[in-house]
Amino acid sequence: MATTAPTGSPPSQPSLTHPPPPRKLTTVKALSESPGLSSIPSIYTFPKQPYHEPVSDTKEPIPTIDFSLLASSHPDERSETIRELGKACRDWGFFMVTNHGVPERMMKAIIEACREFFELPEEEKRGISGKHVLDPIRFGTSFNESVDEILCWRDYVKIFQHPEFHSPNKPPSFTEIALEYSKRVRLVAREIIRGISESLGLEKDYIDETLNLENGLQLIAANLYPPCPRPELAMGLPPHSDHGLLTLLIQNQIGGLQVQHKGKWVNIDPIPNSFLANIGDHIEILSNGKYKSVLHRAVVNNRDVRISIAVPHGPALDAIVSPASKLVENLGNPPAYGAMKYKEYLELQQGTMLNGKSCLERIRNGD
Ligand SMILES: O=C(O)CCC(=O)C(=O)O
Repeated sequence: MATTAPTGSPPSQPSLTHPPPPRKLTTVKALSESPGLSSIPSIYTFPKQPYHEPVSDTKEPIPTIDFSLLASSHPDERSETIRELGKACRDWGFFMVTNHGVPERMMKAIIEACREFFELPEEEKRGISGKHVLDPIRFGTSFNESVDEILCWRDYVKIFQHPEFHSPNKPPSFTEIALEYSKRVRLVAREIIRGISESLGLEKDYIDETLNLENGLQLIAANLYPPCPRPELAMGLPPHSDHGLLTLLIQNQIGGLQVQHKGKWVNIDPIPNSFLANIGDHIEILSNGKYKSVLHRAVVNNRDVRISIAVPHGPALDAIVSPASKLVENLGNPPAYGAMKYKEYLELQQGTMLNGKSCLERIRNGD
């Protein structure tokens, strides 16, 4: 019950030789619907209680990039926006993207389609899910059911959109909506990545061409966070940075995302009809640490269902990512990170427990 419409070369096969044994857990959707639920199983209790950590009341607004100016044919508008984009990447690693041209109805439609997908019977959702982290459709709960010692209050579905398009066949509208949405979002992401390339002093198409973004990986990662009776104990997703280059995220109107900024957790309330963008570990590697991927986390609440849809954009799976030689030479800096194939990085990050930036740390060169 899954659709494949090839649009390029298929993702390569997994290379982990000993994947951990599959473990099937109750979803948090099912758990939250248990009659009279007033507490949570201890396996959902995170030791550091997230609500006890300071959340900044900073009035410093998250940067906003007007996409129409980035794509402008007017050179002054474009270069000013690229300067702002560089500053946003340096200072925050996160920014809002407005005037991006993706119709609001499409953004609402993909959220509705994902909501309907999560409403399907458990066996159907489990039935289309692959078991390996690089399988093109994966449904599950927590982050990685096979290895997580503490479970996240989150169900998810991850669906590869590019270079090969995949989709569940249910709900019936999913394929058409996802195909259109992912195509439009990919155009926005590639233009922003061109801007990031220029903001680093590289050729506009340097990242696009070096990392073969024509065949770059794009996926829809939809997150469902049902109401949790003890939100102060649980965590939707613990602090982590994203793999890949650039993630574009939307959500239903319910907040929950927090970003680490200047050592504090900051609540992010997206501007309606905009994307929340963040740079991933592979921009940090390529920029030789000039731009840093930033820790973020999802907290949960006891009232509303929250749905977020993250669309990460990465290099082609077989691209080897290393610091751009021009940046390394120009700054007289040694490469701060070792080279690694994107596919191997992805397997490493998705196959282990989510733990801050521990995956990136593994390829950081010693001081
Ligand atoms: O739900 C959110 O707002 C954050 C999602 C996220 O960080 C992720 O999917 O990696």
